[in-house]
Amino acid sequence: MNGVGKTTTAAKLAQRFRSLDKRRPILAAGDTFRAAAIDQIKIHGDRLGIRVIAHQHGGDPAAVIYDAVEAAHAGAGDLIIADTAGRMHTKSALIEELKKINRVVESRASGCDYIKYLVLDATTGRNAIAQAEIFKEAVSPSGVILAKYDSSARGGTVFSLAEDLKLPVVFLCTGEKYGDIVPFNPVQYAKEFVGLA
Ligand SMILES: Nc1nc2c(ncn2[C@@H]2O[C@H](COP(=O)(O)OP(=O)(O)OP(=O)(O)O)[C@@H](O)[C@H]2O)c(=O)[nH]1
Ligand SMILES: [Mg+2]
Repeated sequence: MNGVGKTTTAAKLAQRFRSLDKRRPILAAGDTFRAAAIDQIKIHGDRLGIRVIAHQHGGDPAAVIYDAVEAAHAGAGDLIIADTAGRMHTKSALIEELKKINRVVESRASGCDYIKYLVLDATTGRNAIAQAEIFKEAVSPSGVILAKYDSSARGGTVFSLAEDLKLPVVFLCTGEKYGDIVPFNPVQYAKEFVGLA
């Protein structure tokens, strides 16, 4: 959904995989709907020195991601991190677009590891769970990244995601800087939750 932190998280992941795992990431500007979205991800790419594959505003996001796959096959990188839109004309249009992107990537990137993360705003509680239910049904994400964790109260979101939806939280985002992303540590989270940290 819009404003949860997807684009920032995409940039953080690119920077993290490059510095820790020595990967060569490419960012794909898959939000072609919002007018400023392409510039926003290009700015992240410029700041980080990471290549961004983008088409024009209004273009087909699946085609952008497909081009990024081609660029990687041609040697420009070995990891594609694709941003997606958070808002379209209607919510169902957004879901249909994600399903289409998913179908295209599944068919064109066979043989590659393909991981789908759902970025949720940690400050939104039950609303985040409701969103997760919809996105799980549509594209079965592999895991969740909780953004804005720095601004949230330690809630039961993580438990509901795991128990009710079988969606593991994989990363927490803890601020606006590129380094503000950490792997989720369930033991530490549980300790903090019950006040034993
Ligand atoms: N405090 C805090 N702010 C964050 C975090 N992640 C993102 N933000 C801020 O949240 C705002 C929205 O972030 P974006 O990355 O643009 O969110 P988005 O989901 O891509 O938004 P749309 O593309 O409009 O749907 C920005 O001002 C970010 O700096 C975080 O972990 N903590
Ligand atoms: Mg965005």
